[in-house]
Amino acid sequence: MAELVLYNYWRSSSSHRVRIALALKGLEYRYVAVNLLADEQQGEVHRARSPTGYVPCLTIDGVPYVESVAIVEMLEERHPTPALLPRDAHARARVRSLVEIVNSGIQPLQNRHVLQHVSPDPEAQKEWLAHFVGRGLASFEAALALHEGEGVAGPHAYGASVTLADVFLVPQIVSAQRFHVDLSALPRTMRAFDAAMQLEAFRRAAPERQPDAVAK
Ligand SMILES: N[C@@H](CCC(=O)N[C@@H](CS)C(=O)NCC(=O)O)C(=O)O
Repeated sequence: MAELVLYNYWRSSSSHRVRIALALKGLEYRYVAVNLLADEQQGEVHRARSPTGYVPCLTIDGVPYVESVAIVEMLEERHPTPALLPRDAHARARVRSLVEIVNSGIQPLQNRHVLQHVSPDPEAQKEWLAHFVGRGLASFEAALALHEGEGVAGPHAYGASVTLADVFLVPQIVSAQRFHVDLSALPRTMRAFDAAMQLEAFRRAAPERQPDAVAK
């Protein structure tokens, strides 16, 4: 049995994705907190395992892997059941497009060091977040409407089963709620979020359930 260690932070949405995928796959792992507020991700110890100086980093028998898309795709390849990607190429591309709307279209713009560079003023940061997170989630909603037109019903983000689209969506909505982004015009997206949150794997991976969570 391989030894899995997840270096992560409770409130990091990219870490949250990997925790969900590990929980869905039923994989046990050791949780190691990297405190982003103390900039531990930039320290020598973490950089030795993570060339980007970001979390998450998953080590498997001591070999480090970074970038949440690469990590969850590797988990999918090593542990194909339950499948988090559909079988046919069209549906896979659809799921991966939802993943990328979050992964490259939204999350990088809400990263802590980006916000600090935008402005030290919390109100200006809030305005930036509302704009870019709102814009990205509107694209996600439009993609779900397109898929619905192709005959793909819910309740999950792409069809009746959980996919990587849900693994990426849920942490993004949790962040958006924390940033007070208006989610009222996203009926399909929020239906998928609610459906995922019925499942124990998603509940267990939630930020507030992690050992380094700080009471709000
Ligand atoms: N594309 C990367 C993004 C990783 C990332 O942005 N991590 C954030 C937390 S969600 C981080 O470590 N931020 C620390 C910083 O901004 O210094 C992934 O998907 O793993």
